[in-house]
Amino acid sequence: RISFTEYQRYDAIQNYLSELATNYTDIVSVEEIGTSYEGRAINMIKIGAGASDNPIILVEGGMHAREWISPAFVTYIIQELVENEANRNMIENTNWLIVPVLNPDGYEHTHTSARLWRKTRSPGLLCTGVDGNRNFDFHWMETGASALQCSNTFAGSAPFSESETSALRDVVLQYTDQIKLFLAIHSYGNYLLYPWGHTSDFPEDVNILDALAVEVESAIASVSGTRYTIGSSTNVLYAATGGSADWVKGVAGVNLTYTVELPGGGIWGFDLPASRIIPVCEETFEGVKVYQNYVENNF
Ligand code: 0X9
Ligand code: ZN
Repeated sequence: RISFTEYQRYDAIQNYLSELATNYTDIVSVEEIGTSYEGRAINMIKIGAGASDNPIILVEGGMHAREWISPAFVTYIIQELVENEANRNMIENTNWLIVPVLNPDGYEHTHTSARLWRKTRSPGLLCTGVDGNRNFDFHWMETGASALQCSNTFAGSAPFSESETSALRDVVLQYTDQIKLFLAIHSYGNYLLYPWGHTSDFPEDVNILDALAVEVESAIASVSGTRYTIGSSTNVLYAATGGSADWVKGVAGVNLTYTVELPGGGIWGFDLPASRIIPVCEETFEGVKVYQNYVENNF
């Protein structure tokens, strides 16, 4: 069991995944997809109660260290899928690959030393850390990304310089044809963003991406009125390249990819009070149901 009344440390989330792997051997397995710079395991949970070749939904959490609601919500998704019988249908015709904490070094650093840390913890000559969401190899370093090591949006010395982003890349490449939907969970600002980050031009399947987001948004809003802005990341947020959702669509060829910016709160926006974790998770999970239903009915 895990609690959602407080934000959990990396070890507690790891222990929860292990507990699920032990208690639900028929539907769950946990795999180490890589190791962080400081040597922490980057774990992925695989969930599925049906055929091994069912369409896959891949969920990335914890890319940005300070966005604590991301690992919390992604862990909540895991709990709902595995431990809530009422959601059994969500795993019978869909398989899930879920990484709750892609950047464990950064996440722990925000708990022990610097609450507003964003990047990985790989050292440079002058400064530490790479922005994982600028480190993917699609229009890398073109716009909205920095070549300066000390910048919060430092794209890295090369694409996939980070073991954390490489770990996610390798998962995507291993399951490319089976992955039908990719969600990168961030905070904050209430956005459902689809590609692209390098151009204000829309992807050719923008109508599908937009219509699905509209359905997701209304499901979330129906719980207690929380509204999201929908659009392409360049058009409704800002141009920025090297993000995971753009690479998963542009290079790996997964058509449906979204960056979800969960609600903010607290003083800086990233420090949503712990008392908000459950309400945010409950409402946003209604959106996940819509995503899953779409995948089940269309692939
Ligand atoms: O800048 C980011 O990486 C994301 N926002 S955050 O505040 N969580 O850091 C947004 C990524 C969306 N993609 C683009 N804007 N290209
Ligand atoms: Zn983020």
